[in-house]
Amino acid sequence: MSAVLQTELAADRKAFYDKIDKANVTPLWEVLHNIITATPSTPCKPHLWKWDQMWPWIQEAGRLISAQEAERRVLVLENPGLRGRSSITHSLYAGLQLILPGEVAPSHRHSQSALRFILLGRGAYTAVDGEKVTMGVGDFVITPSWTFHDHGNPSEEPMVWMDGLDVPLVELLDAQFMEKGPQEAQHTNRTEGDNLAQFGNTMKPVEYRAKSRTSPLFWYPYGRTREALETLAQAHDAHPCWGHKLQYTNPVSGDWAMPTIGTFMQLLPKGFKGKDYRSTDSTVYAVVEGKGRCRFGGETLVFGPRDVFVCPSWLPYRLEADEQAVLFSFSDRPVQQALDLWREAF
Ligand code: 1HN
Repeated sequence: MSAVLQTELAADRKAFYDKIDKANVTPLWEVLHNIITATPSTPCKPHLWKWDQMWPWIQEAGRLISAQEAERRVLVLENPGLRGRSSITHSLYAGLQLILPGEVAPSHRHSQSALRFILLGRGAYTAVDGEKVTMGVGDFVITPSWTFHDHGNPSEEPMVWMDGLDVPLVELLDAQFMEKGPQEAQHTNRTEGDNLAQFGNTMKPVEYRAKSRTSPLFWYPYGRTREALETLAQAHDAHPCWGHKLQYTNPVSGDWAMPTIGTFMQLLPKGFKGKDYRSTDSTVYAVVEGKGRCRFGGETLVFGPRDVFVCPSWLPYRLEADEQAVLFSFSDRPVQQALDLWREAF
């Protein structure tokens, strides 16, 4: 085609695009390769939030606003590739929540499912649908979708936990509802320990009928998880990529503990040098014990206790531990698997 004809065609195309644009219509061929990429092209970036940097800011937030006034006193961990969107990955939210001695975070409920992973303190509680659990470091606690929940700290020490929620995912689906509770703190009408007694011993009450996909067990204390990993590490070889890794399950269905968020705990033996791993579920890690590194090609994140870091979809990374390390993690893997989308490679 001559240069003149080519210029004419380009002008005709432009005029056509402008015309249809006014009616909210656009040509696919101009965007096809941006929306359908050969491999995941996530805005999520690898990032590490160091506890040593976060802790003074968490304490400062504690002086500036009460849990009551804030409703939830949380510093949101925003992925550097997703600023302004309250997201740590494209689909998930994470934040660090502080509750000081004597404080109460008032009761509310929402469609979003939440997890708490305790980083500091012992003795604060969360109440879920009328049942309290008292939490300590390393415990994993679930607030199922649409259950009333409030938190309180009758202990003498501050408590900090990582919140993980499916906020961006539920927002994408436009399926969110929220309401405040009828009282600040729920009347707790069940005996503490009831939940673990009912569902935490590979048994269930004979009359139990599942009402949702979320695990009826909502408190997974660290002692049991830690002991399981320690025993596994003695009995088995470490996997070359992830060491010894367990996923939390719904003890009744055997499925994930939460329908939208997959949760894991893993042990990396001292001196562990993991092989490259990648998966389509961008993953948030919180360090419970030990020191090590997460390497992405050229970039290295050096982690220690209470640090949080994020590994984006499909970017290869490897984990290393100088001392025996224990890592909690969460991702949207259950959603991807339910939709036949999840992939991993190593
Ligand atoms: C929430 O309800 C809590 O209950 C924490 O502690 C963080 C972030 C977004 C939306 C709801 C909580 C939250 C949240």
